[in-house]
Amino acid sequence: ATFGFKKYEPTYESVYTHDSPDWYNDLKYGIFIHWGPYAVPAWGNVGKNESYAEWYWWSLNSGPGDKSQTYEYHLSHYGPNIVYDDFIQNFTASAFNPKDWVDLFADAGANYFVQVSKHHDGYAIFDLPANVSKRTSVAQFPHRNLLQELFDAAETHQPHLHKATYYSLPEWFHPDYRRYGFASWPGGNATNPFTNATLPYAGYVPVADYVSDLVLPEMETLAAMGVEIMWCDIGGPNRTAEFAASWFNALAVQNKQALMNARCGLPGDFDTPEYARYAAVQPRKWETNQGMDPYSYGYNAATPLSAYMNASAVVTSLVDIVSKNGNFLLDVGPTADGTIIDVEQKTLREAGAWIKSHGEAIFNTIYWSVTPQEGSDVRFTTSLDAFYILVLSKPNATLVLDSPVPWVDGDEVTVVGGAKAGTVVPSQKSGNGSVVLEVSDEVAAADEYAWVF
Ligand code: FUL
Repeated sequence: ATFGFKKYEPTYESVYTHDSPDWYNDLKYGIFIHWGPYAVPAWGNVGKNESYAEWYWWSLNSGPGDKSQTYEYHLSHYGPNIVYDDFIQNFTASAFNPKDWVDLFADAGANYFVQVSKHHDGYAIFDLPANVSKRTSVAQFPHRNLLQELFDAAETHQPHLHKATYYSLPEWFHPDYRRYGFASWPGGNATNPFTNATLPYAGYVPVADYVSDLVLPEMETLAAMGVEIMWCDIGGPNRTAEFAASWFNALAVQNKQALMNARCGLPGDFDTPEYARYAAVQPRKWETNQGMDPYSYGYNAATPLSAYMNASAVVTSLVDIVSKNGNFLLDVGPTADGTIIDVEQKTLREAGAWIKSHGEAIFNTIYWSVTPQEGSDVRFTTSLDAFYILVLSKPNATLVLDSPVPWVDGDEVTVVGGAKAGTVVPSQKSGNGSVVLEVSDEVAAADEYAWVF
């Protein structure tokens, strides 16, 4: 049945009224996946500049004047005659097992995933009509609809995972993008920085209008595939109101409440701080996105394994973010054959065990309106029938809550999750009005990463 849902009009006035749905606000934790031909060179400078491995094309081709580090790396590893598009034939996906991926996401405790469907290199991992683009994983190597395979695995998965896609509105080199894009993006004029030969653009299909003939049909295809979150990147003059309205309406017909991030060219339903988060509670919905790799979303083989986030960092980030009305979108960068590297798998599962055993304090909660004092390790969330105190470091025997909390005489404080779950923790109000918990050594020793009451 299609009755009963609000129909959006293709105007800014109409789409501005859209809001992030409860399911998204409640589910808090998603896995981001950056996987495309950039996983073949899998290289980014380890450090602040040129560090995003998924930017290999750009770092290689945009700065020949400066002789970027990617340029030097490419020259010494591949020589002057290998160009980015040559990597496509090595994007094998030969070990890609979508069921293993979704099992991992579920073990991680995540409730949704955001797969990069097309990054700035313009290579889409889903199928498109031949008159739209042949720069896809179906028309090109490895000749598979990788996104559909992942979605099929998610569709039958228990517990349920919501399906979402990252989608780059611009393409670095699409010859028809330039007039929509930033002047600094190469659009059409890109040449091999070593030989000056014009770069190939595998699968390019000329279109009369980049938005009408490429972006809108791609959006339609993704909507038909049931993508619930359109996680755009680099919105600009994209006629966003048009695709947003048809997006929300198309998904509503599938009985899904879809949403869009703030990078589609609209304020959108949530903000997307990148490798960053807010210090205080934000009433507007937001979602931190970052790699488990400290500098890259795409797999960067140059990153030492010891630099990846560990389970403690994942858990404490999630708790901190959720306590301020955020969601956490944590990125993995699979290798070219579709392997999610061991260090990421192990950490996701370790953090996942903790997240699941403390899930009542995370999922389906809302933020408490008070941001704890700066430097405090205490965070709060609330649900319909409980108030949660989450502590980001091992608590002292006397835990003083500096911020006002809704504790009244007779309230019982108990341990949530871990080996001592359910243990009563003596609590009282001190002379100056702070609530004080007495945390025994056994209670403090019974958990790790974060302590929840
Ligand atoms: C950015 C992109 O340029 C990065 O490569 C990455 O995809 C990040 C999530 O968004 O704007």
